[in-house]
Amino acid sequence: MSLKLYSYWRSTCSWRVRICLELKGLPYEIIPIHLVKDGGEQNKEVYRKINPLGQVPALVFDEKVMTQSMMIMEFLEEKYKNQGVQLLPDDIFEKAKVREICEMIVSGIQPIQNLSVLNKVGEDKKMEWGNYWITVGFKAVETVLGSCAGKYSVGDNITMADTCLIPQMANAVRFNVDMTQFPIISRINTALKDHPAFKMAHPDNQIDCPNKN
Ligand SMILES: N[C@@H](CCC(=O)N[C@@H](CS)C(=O)NCC(=O)O)C(=O)O
Repeated sequence: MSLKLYSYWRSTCSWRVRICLELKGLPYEIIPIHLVKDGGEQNKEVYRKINPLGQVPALVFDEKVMTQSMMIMEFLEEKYKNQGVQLLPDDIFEKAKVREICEMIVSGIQPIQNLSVLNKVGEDKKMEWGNYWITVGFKAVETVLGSCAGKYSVGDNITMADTCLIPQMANAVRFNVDMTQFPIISRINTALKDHPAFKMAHPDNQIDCPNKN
């Protein structure tokens, strides 16, 4: 079995998948795709053959290519359900809650502050834009967490909801979102930031992190 992940150190979508790979204890190779240099490697023809949308991550499992972080995380959970951390609860309502939180972040928050969107918004407005939309999204996530969080996003076990939440929280900080408004999200972040899998997957620990070279 071979796993290769096309990833960018600061991409929250790649980061989600890296956390899942770490939580499952799977060996994988990172293939860095620089999203900014020379107009972005994601936009080059060679990468568009891997992901026609020109985005990271993409996972290559035994020569089979998969894109879309949500689907990749689901694939890893189905393929390796009994290995490492179980990313989706057995209880179908709890499982629905996990997917609800994932979707709020994956579909409802992250796409609005994606690099290509921010480039259209413009340099002078992008901080205000990102701050506004993450704040709007996090207000909703915090409300949902109010009814389902335990130690982590859904109950007391780490799930896929946490693998989406923690990278998005880092982006919130990057866009100067006032996190004092979001005590549950902040508490979950504190509970997980030093977890070995979350640390290994962190941007600062990636081979393409500029500070690392
Ligand atoms: N729905 C996709 C979104 C992927 C995505 O937006 N990736 C970002 C990095 S987090 C990207 O590659 N952006 C490149 C660009 O906007 O040009 C997923 O979840 O995998």
